[in-house]
Amino acid sequence: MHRNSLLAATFLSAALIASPALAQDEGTSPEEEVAEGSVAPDEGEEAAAGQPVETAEPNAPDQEPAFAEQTRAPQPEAMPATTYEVIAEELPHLWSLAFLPDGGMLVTAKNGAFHYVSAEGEVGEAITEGVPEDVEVIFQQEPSYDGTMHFGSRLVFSPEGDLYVTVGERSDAEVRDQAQDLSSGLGKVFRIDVNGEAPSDNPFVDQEDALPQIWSYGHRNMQSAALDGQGRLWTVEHGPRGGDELNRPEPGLNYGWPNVTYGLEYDGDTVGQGVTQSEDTEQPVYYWDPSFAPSGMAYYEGEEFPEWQGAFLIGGLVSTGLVIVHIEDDLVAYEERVPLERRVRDVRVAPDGSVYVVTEDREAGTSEILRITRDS
Ligand SMILES: [Ca+2]
Repeated sequence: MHRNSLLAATFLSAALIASPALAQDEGTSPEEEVAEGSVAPDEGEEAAAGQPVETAEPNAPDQEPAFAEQTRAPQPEAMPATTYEVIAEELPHLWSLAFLPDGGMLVTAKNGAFHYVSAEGEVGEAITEGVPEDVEVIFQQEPSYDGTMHFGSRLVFSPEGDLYVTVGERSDAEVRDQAQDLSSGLGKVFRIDVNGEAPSDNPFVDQEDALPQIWSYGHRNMQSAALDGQGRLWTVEHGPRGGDELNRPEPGLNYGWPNVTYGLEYDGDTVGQGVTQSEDTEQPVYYWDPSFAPSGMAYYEGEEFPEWQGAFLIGGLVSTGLVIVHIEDDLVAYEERVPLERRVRDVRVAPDGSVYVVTEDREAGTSEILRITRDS
């Protein structure tokens, strides 16, 4: 389901206007770095088709998945050979990208600016003219918190025109428990209408002391969100060390953080009581141990890579490439990786089926746009 480009542009506008969480601080989160002792996951060169692409030791070797397909899925038999070209470079530090009807792109920078990038990769100045002056805040994550970590965030329009908003739990021990608190806006997926109000069929609209815009809760730091071919929301969140996870958030359900989770604290301690499964919380569809540090994601439909039809492409920061998960019966049947030797900040499928990737160089504070095609 390709959303049309105009809508995509609207999405980017909304991303900057609607969510202060998008104005990313330059602060870092441990899981966005190569954490001490963690190894960047292997990238499919050592493991053969049919074997899991991940061959590194897990961070939490004592933890067991709840079901066999929940981690270390095998690589598919048919994996396309890929190549890429650098479309644009020396961009400011970017967050995301959307395609425009003329073949160009609109990109958002972490400093809060829009830039136009032509199809040929020519980068325009920050856009300051022609932008709306009447900006209305329709939704704001509350409570505010003075910290630099775990803002999330992604915005995705539902097929009905509502907006899903993923927000982080702000990481620090003094606030992260609020992911479990329905009166707090931390660590939630929200579903709002175009005015920022709760649609009447949201799960908590009739519950006292609950924010009616909440869709699901118990989340950590979700920088990935996308709809599948049926219009259903999927998210990927940064977990603790060895606990990055893929979810298909359903209304009213609790996804566990910080009480129930895979992975360990960055100092090696268990998270809370070290519980990985409980009846009261939802298991992730899939988790990664070690973590690959997920950024943005896209649902693949296109002609360039028939092998990826219906798969999710997920950007990897620490893994410096793409992670591709193939879904069958709402489980991950296969996982493959595309190494790109750069931290991947976001990924988008172009109208022609090629795959565009936004990279980042944290030291230089710059980004590139890569275009991935079949290597024939
Ligand atoms: Ca979880």
